Amino acid sequence: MIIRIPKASDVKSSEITPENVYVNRRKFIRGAAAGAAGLAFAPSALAGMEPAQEVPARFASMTSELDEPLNSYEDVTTYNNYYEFGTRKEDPARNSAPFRPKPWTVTIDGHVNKPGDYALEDLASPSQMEDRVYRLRCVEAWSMVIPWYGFPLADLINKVEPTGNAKFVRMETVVRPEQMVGQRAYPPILDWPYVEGLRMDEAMNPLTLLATGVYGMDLPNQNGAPLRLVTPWKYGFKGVKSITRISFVEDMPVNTWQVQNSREYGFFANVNPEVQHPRWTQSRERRLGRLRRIPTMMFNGYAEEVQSMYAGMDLTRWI
Ligand SMILES: Nc1nc2c(c(=O)[nH]1)N[C@H]1C(S)=C(S)[C@@H](COP(=O)(O)O)O[C@H]1N2
Ligand SMILES: [Mo]
Repeated sequence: MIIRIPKASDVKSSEITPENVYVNRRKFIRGAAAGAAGLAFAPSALAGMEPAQEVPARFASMTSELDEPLNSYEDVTTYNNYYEFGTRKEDPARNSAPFRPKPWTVTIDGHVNKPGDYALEDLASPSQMEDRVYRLRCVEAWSMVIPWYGFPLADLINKVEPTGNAKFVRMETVVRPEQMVGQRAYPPILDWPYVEGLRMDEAMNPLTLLATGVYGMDLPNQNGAPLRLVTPWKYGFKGVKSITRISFVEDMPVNTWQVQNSREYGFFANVNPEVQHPRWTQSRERRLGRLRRIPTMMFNGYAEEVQSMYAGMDLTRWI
C-alpha cells in the first residue's frame, strides 16, 4: 500500500472536482469492481486506504424515514469535505492516513459547572450509542443519505451542566499541521481552527447528534474521527469534524465560513430551498451517485421537528 503524502504546495483551494466527472468515474469503479459482492463489503480497499471492512448486516435494508436508500459506504467515505486534508472531494480519503484519532481528549469550558479535559470514552457511554439515518445536504447542492452512529449532543450537555449564561455552544476542530496536510498550506486555506456553533436550543434538540461512526463502524479519519457534529436540518458545513473543544458561551460564535465569506454563509445555515446562495440555487440537489436533481426540502425534511425553534425569525436575513 502506498500512501501519497502531498506537499503543501499541492493543495489548491481553487481546485474542485466537477461533479459530472466524479459521477462518471464512480460508475466505472462500481461496474469494474463491485460485481455481485457490492453490498456486503465496504470496498474501501478500492480507494487504496485500508483493508475492506464488513458492513454490518443490519444496514442491508435500512432506509431513511422517507424510504430513501442509503448511500454506499464507499460514497460516504470517499467524497468528503475536510479542508484540513485538502480541498478536493477525494483528498480527505487520500491524505488523512497520518491522522491519529486515538486517544482523544475533549476540552469543555466556558459557562459550565463541570469544565475539564474529558477522555472521549467518558463523554459517550456505549449504552447511548445508536444508528441514525440522516441526510447530509451540502451548500454545493449534492446530498447523501448516511447511517450515522453516535449519541445525542443533549446527553453530553446534560452531563457537563451549563449555567444560565450559556446561550450558545461553540466547537473547534483540532489543529495538528504535522498530521493534517491542509493545515500546512500557505497561504492558509482557512483560518484554523475550524469553528462552528449552535444556539443552545438547537444543541439540545433531540435530532442533534455527536457522531463517532458511520455504518456502525468508527468514523474513518476523512469523516471526522473520532467525534463530529451532525445537525441534519442544517447545511453540511455545520458538521464540524474531529472536535477537540466544546465551549459554552454567551455570544453567538463566529463560525469559519462566516469569517471566510459572510455574504454567503451565516450562523444558522438552515437548509432552505427559498433562500438562494449568491452563486447557485438551493432549491434542488443531487443525491450522490444519481444524475437527476430532486427538490430540496425545507429544513432538509426535518421541518416538523425543528421549525418551532425559528418562529418569528426572518429566515431570509438569518441565513
Ligand atoms: N474541520 C472541518 N469540518 C468540516 C469541514 C472541514 O473542511 N473541516 N467541511 C464541512 C463540510 S462543507 C461538509 S459538507 C461536511 C462533510 O462531511 P462528510 O465529509 O463526512 O460527508 O463536513 C463539514 N465539516
Ligand atoms: Mo459542505
